[in-house]
Amino acid sequence: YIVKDGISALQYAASIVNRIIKNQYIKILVVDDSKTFLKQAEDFINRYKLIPLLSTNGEDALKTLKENKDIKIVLTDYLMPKMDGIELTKRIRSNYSKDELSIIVTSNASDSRIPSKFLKLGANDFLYKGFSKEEFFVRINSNLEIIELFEDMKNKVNKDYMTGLYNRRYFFEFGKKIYEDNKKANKSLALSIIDIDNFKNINDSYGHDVGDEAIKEVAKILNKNIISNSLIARLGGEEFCILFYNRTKDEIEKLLEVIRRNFENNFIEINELKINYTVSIGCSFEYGKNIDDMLQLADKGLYDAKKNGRNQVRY
Ligand code: GH3
Ligand code: MG
Ligand code: MG
Ligand code: MG
Repeated sequence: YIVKDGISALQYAASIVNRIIKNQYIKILVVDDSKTFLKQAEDFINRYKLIPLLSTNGEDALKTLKENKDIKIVLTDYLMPKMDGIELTKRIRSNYSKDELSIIVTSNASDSRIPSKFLKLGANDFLYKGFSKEEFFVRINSNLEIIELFEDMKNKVNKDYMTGLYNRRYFFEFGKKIYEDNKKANKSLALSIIDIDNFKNINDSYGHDVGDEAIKEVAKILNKNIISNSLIARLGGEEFCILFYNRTKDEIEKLLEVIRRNFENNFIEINELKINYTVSIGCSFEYGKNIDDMLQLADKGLYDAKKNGRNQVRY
């Protein structure tokens, strides 16, 4: 690559490295009944440091899609025995929207109505077979960029800017689904609220910026200790919420105690200050009528914890 000066050369190199690092997790599914085409596509995809997955028919492709979460692009042929590209596109679009998965159709069909037919059914792009390596890369890249833009936008809408945790809106939207699925299957659910004790004092004594850092620290500790089967969110201010699903009561009780103790025993360094603060936690294992109900039950526990001297977990 020819770049004018040192700094832009470095920036350019960094952007390529970034793309390569990102690509290592991006899967592209290629569906074609021609083994020769699959081999060629596999080779192109490997060169671009993406992960190729190959299917020789539609049924198998749908199965592969179900089993692999991080497929971002499906590259499908038009004419295939049993299920053609049209049917496959329809089936994919009934489950995956354009903001999570891109469909690129590849064909040498001479009928000029075919590309528009595919695009109307929800395909994103159409590539005539015999494409060059460069055209292939450019199309893949522009489709990935669109998906990344969507992901970026979704992150901005669903996450709390300060902590990177999910926000209140997302918590109730996605939490409702988790709640309903787990209640229906009679699987365990627990909801806990974590609230910093006497947080006003931190703000009043050290300023709002230090208060913000204390809030970020909670997010860090929650992320560090709670890894699976949970939805963690910042509900607002210095209040956090965790929905645990399919985990035992015992496990959750231990986990909440670890979190509580983490604050009790640690001095947190913020702007050369060493401050110590505690948290109170309320938790409910009852389903209640709905997720709001569950939150109220957990809030009762929190109220008890505050009333009884703070720095404790109440159920
Ligand atoms: P308690 O132990 O009963 O929970 O008392 P507390 O002082 O922690 O709780 P209270 O609800 O009285 O005060 C919460 C304060 O949090 C009030 C508000 O100004 C502050 N706050 C809310 N959001 C933010 C924020 O994003 N950053 C900072 N620094 N402060 C915030
Ligand atoms: Mg074919
Ligand atoms: Mg508080
Ligand atoms: Mg509060």
